[in-house]
Parts: sequence; C-alpha cells; structure tokens
Amino acid sequence: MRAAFSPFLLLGLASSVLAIPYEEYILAPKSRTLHPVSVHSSNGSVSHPDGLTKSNGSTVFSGDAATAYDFGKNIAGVVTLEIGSVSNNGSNGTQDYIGVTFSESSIWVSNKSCDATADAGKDEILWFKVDGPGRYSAPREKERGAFRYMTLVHNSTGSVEVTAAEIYFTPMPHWEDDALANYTGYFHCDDELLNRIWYAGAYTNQMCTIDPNHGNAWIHLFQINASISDATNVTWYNNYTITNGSSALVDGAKRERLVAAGDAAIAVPAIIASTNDVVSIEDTLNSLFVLQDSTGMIPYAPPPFPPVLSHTYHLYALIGVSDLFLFTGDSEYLTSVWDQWKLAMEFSLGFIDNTGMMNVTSPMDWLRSGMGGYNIEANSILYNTITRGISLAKALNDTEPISTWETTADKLKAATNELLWDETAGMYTDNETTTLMPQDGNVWAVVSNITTNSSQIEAISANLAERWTPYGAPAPEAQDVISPFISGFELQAHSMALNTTAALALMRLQWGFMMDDPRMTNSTFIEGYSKSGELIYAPYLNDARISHAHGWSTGPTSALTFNIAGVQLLTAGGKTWRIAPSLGDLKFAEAGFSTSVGTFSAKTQVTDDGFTTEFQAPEGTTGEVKIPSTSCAGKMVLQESDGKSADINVDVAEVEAEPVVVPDVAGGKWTATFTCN
Ligand SMILES: *[C@@H]1O[C@H](CO)[C@@H](O)[C@H](O)[C@H]1NC(C)=O
Ligand SMILES: *[C@@H]1O[C@H](CO)[C@@H](O)[C@H](O)[C@H]1NC(C)=O
Ligand SMILES: *[C@@H]1O[C@H](CO)[C@@H](O)[C@H](O)[C@H]1NC(C)=O
Ligand SMILES: *[C@@H]1O[C@H](CO)[C@@H](O)[C@H](O)[C@H]1NC(C)=O
Ligand SMILES: *[C@@H]1O[C@H](CO)[C@@H](O)[C@H](O)[C@H]1NC(C)=O
Ligand SMILES: *[C@@H]1O[C@H](CO)[C@@H](O)[C@H](O)[C@H]1NC(C)=O
Ligand SMILES: *[C@@H]1O[C@H](CO)[C@@H](O)[C@H](O)[C@H]1NC(C)=O
Ligand SMILES: *[C@@H]1O[C@H](CO)[C@@H](O)[C@H](O)[C@H]1NC(C)=O
Ligand SMILES: *[C@@H]1O[C@H](CO)[C@@H](O)[C@H](O)[C@H]1NC(C)=O
Ligand SMILES: *[C@@H]1O[C@H](CO)[C@@H](O)[C@H](O)[C@H]1NC(C)=O
Ligand SMILES: *[C@@H]1O[C@H](CO)[C@@H](O)[C@H](O)[C@H]1NC(C)=O
Ligand SMILES: CC(=O)N[C@H]1CO[C@H](CO)[C@@H](O)[C@@H]1O
Repeated sequence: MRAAFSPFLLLGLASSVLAIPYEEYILAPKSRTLHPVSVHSSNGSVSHPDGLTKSNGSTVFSGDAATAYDFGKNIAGVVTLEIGSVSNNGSNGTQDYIGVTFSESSIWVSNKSCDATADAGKDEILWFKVDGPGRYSAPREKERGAFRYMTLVHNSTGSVEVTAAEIYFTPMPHWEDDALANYTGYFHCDDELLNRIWYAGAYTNQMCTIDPNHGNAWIHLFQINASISDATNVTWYNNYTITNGSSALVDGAKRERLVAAGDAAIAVPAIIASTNDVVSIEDTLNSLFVLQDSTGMIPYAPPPFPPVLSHTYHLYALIGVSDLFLFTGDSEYLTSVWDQWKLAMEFSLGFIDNTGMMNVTSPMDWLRSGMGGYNIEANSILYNTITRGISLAKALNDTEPISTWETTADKLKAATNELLWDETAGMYTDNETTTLMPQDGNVWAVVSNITTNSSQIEAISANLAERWTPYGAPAPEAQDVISPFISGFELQAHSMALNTTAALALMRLQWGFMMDDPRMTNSTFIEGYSKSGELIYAPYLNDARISHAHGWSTGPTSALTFNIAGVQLLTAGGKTWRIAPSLGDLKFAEAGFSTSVGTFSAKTQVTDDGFTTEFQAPEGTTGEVKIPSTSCAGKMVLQESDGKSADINVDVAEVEAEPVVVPDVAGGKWTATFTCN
C-alpha cells in the first residue's frame, strides 16, 4: 500500500477548507455505533418497545415475546445488548435468554430465524444467556454482514429488561471511525430518484468492503441442500480469512463475502466515482493474482472453493487491473503484475481456435446458463481485454506483444461478426448453434467495441429496450432473471448508442424499483430478482439467501458520473480526459471526483437558448469537451476562470446528431457556454 493513494491524504487537505458536496445524501454513518430508528413490529408482552431506538431505554420482554427493529437502511456489524434486570438467572433451575435475528428484507423478519446465507434453510438465532445486568456483545465471528431489521426474542416464563441494543458498524474497516461518510466524489441532478440511486450505489460498495478476516466460514458448503429447506437453525460464522491486507471488496455484504472479479468490473468504477478507495481494489486484485496457476489461469472464486476456470471471470481480473491503472495512473502497480497479466492473456488466447474465436469450455460465469462454444459475451470480453492489453503495453513501453495482439483482435472481431451477428434481428446470437439473443453478450458487444458500425449499436440498444418489463431488463440467457449486474453494462450500451434517454429510463425503471419497493432496503441494491418483480432469483432455490447489497448492482453510480454529468478519464490517472455532459431529459447535472492526479468535475445547466458547463481538471493535464449533439446552430465559448488560457470560440453549424468536439483544452477551471443563434 502506497501512502500517496490513501483517501485520507486527499481528504486531509480538502476537509479543513471544503464541505463535502451533497453530504446530506450520503448513507454511510458518521459514527460506527448505531441504534435502531423505529419499531417494525412486536408480539407478546413487550413494554415500551420503542425505548431501544435510543441509547438509554428500558424495554421489558416477558414470556414469549419479540420485537423487530428497523435501522431505516441496510447496515452491518456486531450487536451488543445492554441488560437491566433479569428474573431468572439460573439459580433456581430456570434461565433467561435473549435471542437476536437479522434480515435485510422485511419479508424475512422473524422471531425464529435470520434470513439465509446458505443454499437452504434459514440462519440460526444468535442467543445470549443473560444472568444479570451488563453489556452482552456477540463474538466477532457472529458479526452479520448485512441487515436492515433486527428482532429481539425472549423465550421463557420470566422477564428481561433491555436498556440498549446497539450495533458496531464493521464495513470499511480501514477508514477512520469518523470518516465513513467522507466521500471524494459527488453527484447531483434535478431528479431526486437518480440522486438517491447514485448514493445508494456508493453505499452498497462500502457495505461490500469488509475486514478480510471476516469472510463467510462456509461451514455448510456442498452440505446443505433443498431437502432441509425448512431448517431454521443453520449455523453461520463470519470468521474466514479471504485476503491479505486491511480491507477487501467482496461480491455481497451478507454473502458470499468473497472477492469476485466479474462483480468488481461494475463496483470499481463506482468506487472511483464516490470514495476513491483504491487500497481495497488493490488488495482484492492481489488476492486473485496470487491464485494464478502455472498455466496462467486465475480461478473463478478463491478458497474455500476449488480453483475452477471461468473464461469470463479470468478476463475480468485483467480488466480490473486495466481499470485500476486508468483511474490511478499507478504504473508501479501495473508493472508489479504485468508479467502475470500477460501470462493470463496468453492463457485465454490459447482457447482461440482456427476460426479466430475462443471456444468456451467452462460453463462458469455470472450464474447464467448455456455458457459454452463460440459465446458472444465471452468473445466480446476477450476482445475488450486484448484492446486494453494493447493500451497497457503501450503505457509500459512493452512493444513486444502488441502486433500479435492487434492481429488477433482484428481476426476475432471479424470472425465474431461473421458467425454471430444476425442482421435481420439486429442482435448477436448467444453462440453458433442457437437463436437465443442474450442480454449479456449484446451489451458486452457494444461495450467492448466488437461491433463494426454504429447502426449495430443503435439496433442492439433499441432491441434491448423493447424487452423491458415493468421491473427492468430481463436476461433470456439466465431464465429471464433481472440482473442488475448485466443491466449495469446495458446502461453503458445505451449511452454508447447515444440514447441517454434510454439509459436514464432504465435507471429509473429498474433501480427505481430496487430503491422504492418496500421489500428492499431503501439504501443498497439487490443482486437479482424475477422479471415479474418477485424477490426470487432463479439460480437459487432459497429465496431468503438473496443478497440485498451487491456491488455488481451499482452501475448507475459510475454511469451518472461518467456518461450523464460527463466526467471521463481517458488515460492513466486522468492525464487526458473528456468532459461530455449528456443530460437527456435532465435540466441540470453535476458530478466530481478526485484521483491521485487531482480533482475532475463538471456542472451543466440547460438554459433557454443553450447550456452552460462549468468544469475543472488538474493543472498539467489536457482534455476535450464533447457535446453529443446540438439542436440548433450557435456558438460555444470556453473561458478559463483564472485567465491562464485564452478563450476558445467555436462556431457550430446546425448538425444532426454529430458531436461537437473542442480538443486540446488545458487543465484548469473553465466555463463552456453554448448559445443558439
Ligand atoms: C425462580 O423461578 C421462578 C419461576 O420461573 C421465577 O418466578 C423466579 O423469579 C425465579 N427466581 C430467581 C431468583 O431466579
Ligand atoms: C409476530 O407474529 C407474526 C405472526 O406469527 C409474525 O409473522 C411476525 O414475524 C412476528 N414478529 C415478531 C417481531 O415476532
Ligand atoms: C430459550 O432458548 C435457549 C437458546 O436456544 C434455550 O437454551 C432455552 O432452552 C430456551 N428456553 C425455553 C424456555 O424454551
Ligand atoms: C471526515 O469529515 C468530518 C467532517 O464531516 C471531519 O470532522 C473529519 O475530521 C473527517 N475525517 C477524516 C479522517 O478526514
Ligand atoms: C469460526 O468460529 C467458530 C465458532 O467459534 C469456530 O468453531 C471455528 O473454528 C472458526 N473458524 C475459523 C476459520 O476461525
Ligand atoms: C469446443 O471445445 C469443446 C471441448 O474441448 C469441444 O468438444 C468442441 O468440439 C469444441 N467446439 C468446436 C466448434 O470446435
Ligand atoms: C449455446 O447457447 C444456448 C442458449 O444459451 C445454450 O443452450 C447452449 O448450451 C449453448 N451451447 C454451448 C455449446 O454452450
Ligand atoms: C515510456 O517511454 C516514454 C517515452 O520514452 C517515457 O516518457 C515513459 O516514462 C516510459 N514509460 C515507462 C512506464 O517506462
Ligand atoms: C472501435 O473499433 C473501430 C474499428 O472497428 C475503431 O475504428 C474505433 O476507433 C474503436 N472505437 C473505440 C472507442 O476504441
Ligand atoms: C431511445 O430509447 C427509447 C427507449 O427508452 C426509445 O423510445 C427512443 O426511440 C430511442 N431514441 C433513439 C434516438 O433511438
Ligand atoms: C428512503 O430513504 C430516504 C432517505 O435516503 C427517505 O427520505 C425516505 O423517506 C425513505 N423512504 C421510505 C419509504 O422509507
Ligand atoms: C441445518 C441444520 O443444522 N439443521 C438441523 C436443525 O436441527 C435439527 C434438530 O436438531 C437437526 O436435525 C438438523 O440437522
């Protein structure tokens, strides 16, 4: 860990002078000690159940009784109960207990069990044997990775007084206790739903950033199955060490609590846009690269899972390194993994046969089905990884692999379009033997630029939008689940098709549902659900197992910052950048974030006769301003606020959908004003 990339250095400089913009939207707590905010429901004899919404209450549970508490948002951590008087301390043969259950969704609130972390059943109650007054804390292996609801249960004939129920919040273990809400990035626009979605995405990734000594112990791995699906006593511990380092970015907060390269492809850009938590990203990538075997393969999932191949997740680990380099410009880190990166690339290229395409031999992916053969998603991700490799090799002056990679990429692109593009349908088929047109492969074809022309991109965007249900974008390759993971890439695909309206519409539809449905947490994003809006995720038999805080569901956070407010880094660390606001039906959008190179921001206001964009990029960098299209002829004027650069004037003739690009803009604070003639 290099100190130069610590978020605290940036904040240390900034926090004394600057308030954090739009701080009121940040869901991360300002202190690690939390209390419930309200009573969800109560059964049996419980006096003053709402007493425990503060730190010094008095709530007496008598006989069989239970109260469910609501924290108002998804949280995580270790519970402590403060006990007052106890009627049965065991001295005459009876003993009082207080049990605790946890649930992310209101639908699994129960006085008998928690929601689930295993493939079947429900997790056991956490019992405290209470002998008398005092503080009773759960052992650390009984920290719960995510819950919005906590139920206190009393099960005997006596009574117990509880004076406080508090949680020690454990996510973001490497950040100081008072700094959990000290974001380096912000977003704001004139749509409150989108504002809440951006901040819920940022918070979801914080919830998924854990102490690596507290992964899931997986004591029932390959053991519990549907035959014991009514079990309400599944044992659970969070005490398995998953990575080295001080923090790890995992797939989900409640489960699996494992690093996952595919999930990181969505989470990493969102983290850069919000908290710039580079240390966790680095620890996470390192934990995958140490598992690389002599063939070059990086396994799908780390221990306790066996080291199996997933062609896509293997490539996603390489994409993670490329993203990290783009956002940090840290060539020291890139150099440290470059030989392994190239070995992993060669491993994937070894699956390309004489057709020029990769023949996928492992079904492992994001729990979709039918992953095999000349699969469009896998080949698009491969194409994208090769082109990223070419950029990385150029950045490191390692010219040796470049020409082979270029030739391989060109052939792969040509062969893929020849074999899998269906011109009539305007989409790619999943592989060479099916007519199924997947969501994942079509969005990845656009995102990877394996498409050969813009009409393909427009057709894919339009066809995908046609499929939306009232709950979002379904994935036919995965039993029609709604996958917020793949839909995160779909947001990017609509922006690349220059249809901002479609990107915003999908955010409002799908993430709006995830935000506002009463079964959700109103704070973090679920991993998947059915196309009819039921909280059923087809790959799982056990609905109580679904994770409500999954980093792979945070696509809007980066999409709003990079594609809507339009603050984009083009090369390492932001040495070159692009300001490309694309507001769709919004009238105002603003975003900013900091990297080790400095602060980048853009704030665009639509006016009666054009628009104004105030933007900022660090001194010593250069960039371009790109406006997707204008509805009128007019004039663009760029003024540097400190007068360091001369004004730039551009006449814009009326053009249909042609972007206006102003190149070679020096870093600094600028105002760009476009006025229609
Ligand atoms: C002993 O047990 C009885 C019956 O449950 C109970 O009412 C009483 O409070 C208990 N006393 C002590 C000191 O535990
Ligand atoms: C109260 O009882 C109802 C009906 O049995 C149950 O659904 C609910 O989970 C219980 N709530 C608590 C807090 O015990
Ligand atoms: C209450 O729960 C505890 C912990 O499971 C158990 O040991 C005890 O026997 C239960 N008490 C009653 C009265 O069921
Ligand atoms: C975080 O921000 C708060 C103000 O919101 C400030 O008091 C605190 O010092 C900051 N913490 C760090 C570590 O920068
Ligand atoms: C996790 O905690 C349980 C219960 O204390 C213990 O039996 C187990 O050995 C622990 N596992 C690890 C990996 O520490
Ligand atoms: C792809 O690889 C599998 C496994 O090696 C093989 O059985 C299959 O024939 C290959 N497909 C093609 C089209 O060559
Ligand atoms: C091709 O795609 C279809 C649809 O996803 C799938 O059922 C089939 O198994 C795939 N073929 C291979 C070889 O994986
Ligand atoms: C690559 O070469 C350029 C030009 O010679 C040099 O400025 C740059 O520092 C080199 N980069 C690395 C990582 O060696
Ligand atoms: C996409 O690929 C085409 C070649 O097919 C290339 O001309 C274009 O520059 C690529 N676009 C990007 C953004 O890399
Ligand atoms: C953009 O997508 C929407 C669907 O959300 C569609 O109605 C509209 O026609 C598309 N616009 C263009 C220019 O393709
Ligand atoms: C959801 O959370 C927001 C704050 O982020 C709050 O204003 C709103 O009332 C909450 N909605 C519900 C239904 O609890
Ligand atoms: C999953 C699990 O641990 N189930 C157990 C619940 O308790 C019953 C009775 O003690 C056991 O038979 C189950 O195996």
